[in-house]
Amino acid sequence: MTNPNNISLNISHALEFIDGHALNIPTLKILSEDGEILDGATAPELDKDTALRIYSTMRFIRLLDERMQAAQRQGRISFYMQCLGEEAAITASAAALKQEDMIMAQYREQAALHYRGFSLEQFMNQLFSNEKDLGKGRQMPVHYGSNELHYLTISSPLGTQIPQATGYAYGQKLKHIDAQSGELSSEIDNVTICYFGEGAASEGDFHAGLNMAAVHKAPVLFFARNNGYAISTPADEQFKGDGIASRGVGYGIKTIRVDGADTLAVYAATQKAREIAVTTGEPVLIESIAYRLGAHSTSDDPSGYRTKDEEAEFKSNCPVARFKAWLLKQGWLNEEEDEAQKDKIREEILAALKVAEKVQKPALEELVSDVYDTPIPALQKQYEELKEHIKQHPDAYPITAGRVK
Ligand SMILES: Cc1ncc(C[n+]2csc(CCOP(=O)(O)OP(=O)(O)O)c2C)c(N)n1
Repeated sequence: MTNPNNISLNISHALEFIDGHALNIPTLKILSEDGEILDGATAPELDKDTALRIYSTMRFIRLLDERMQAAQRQGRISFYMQCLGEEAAITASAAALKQEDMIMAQYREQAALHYRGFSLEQFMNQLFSNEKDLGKGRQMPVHYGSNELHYLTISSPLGTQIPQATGYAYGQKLKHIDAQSGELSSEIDNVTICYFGEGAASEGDFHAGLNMAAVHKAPVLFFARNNGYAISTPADEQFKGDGIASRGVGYGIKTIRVDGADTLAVYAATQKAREIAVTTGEPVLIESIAYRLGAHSTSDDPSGYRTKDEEAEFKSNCPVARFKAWLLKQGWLNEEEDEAQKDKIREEILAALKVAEKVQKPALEELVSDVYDTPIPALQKQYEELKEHIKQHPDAYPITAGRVK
């Protein structure tokens, strides 16, 4: 008879409670702060081209973040979110995947999108909500999406992508399940990675998504970015217990914790996690520990809830500098070329920004044109009312009013 409780009983006669801290999950670290492979650690197999592509993505994103943060302050875009401090976690995990694997991100993962090939122009068009934006200006800035690059459009409500990722991954597995036995008959071609912050892990969707993935065995890689804060709330005011990783164990999911500022550790962990997912069809949880050096968003001011000393302590552990030091030691990068590249990228970003901000906004009808195959009467009515409203108040809609017929 099978045991419906799914627990192998370990009988004890002592009245003992397990302390929440009984579990102390180790953190995988491979690279030292000055770019050396640590004693006892093994570097993952990482060829020169991939290593340089990871590095150039991290460097590009850092420069883009810096410039767009400033553009928001100048009033040129309305909102921005940077990934300062988390470049290695996001880029190295994306690099360990196949191009066709699905990415369901939270919002701070622009580096994964760029690694896949999202161009500077595409970033700019989205940030300026112009008519070339793939999302037709319907989303907030940084809420990117790309069908071609297998990157689900970002949702503002936290955690929605987590059960969606479980369902999507289960779908990726279905064609590899033998109809008779219900077992996996072949290796799965593609998996889904689902990124979220430790704050989002407080949402009900997190628990629903993880439990569903564990029970139904969905090949999803949950990538928890534990960066210490959910806006102004430090992690120690968000949960007790051993981080997010202990919850993976609780749900019966294979789990690893990594130093998220260590490119090699993140790459090795994600590569192995993917291998587990494609061969067993089961989920894996990776918890990355990497401090969020920047503000939560351009609407946030971290000086209200953390000290300069705290920031300085973490600033000295820069993921980009750490990986760069390793690349220099490998002889794969040289300082002069790197500096020249940086200047070139800065110029390209500025030029692309100037172009994108002049491109006109999407036509008003784009708001409703492809919501349904054929517009439903209620939506059509709302659209007509909206046009009428804009015509009556042209001063309130300076960009659109002149173009409404
Ligand atoms: C359901 C829901 N609740 C609250 C918010 C407001 N909100 C936006 S981001 C955020 C913090 C998220 O923190 P975390 O998941 O740790 O990600 P991080 O920003 O640190 O990368 C909150 C509370 C939201 N967008 N959705």
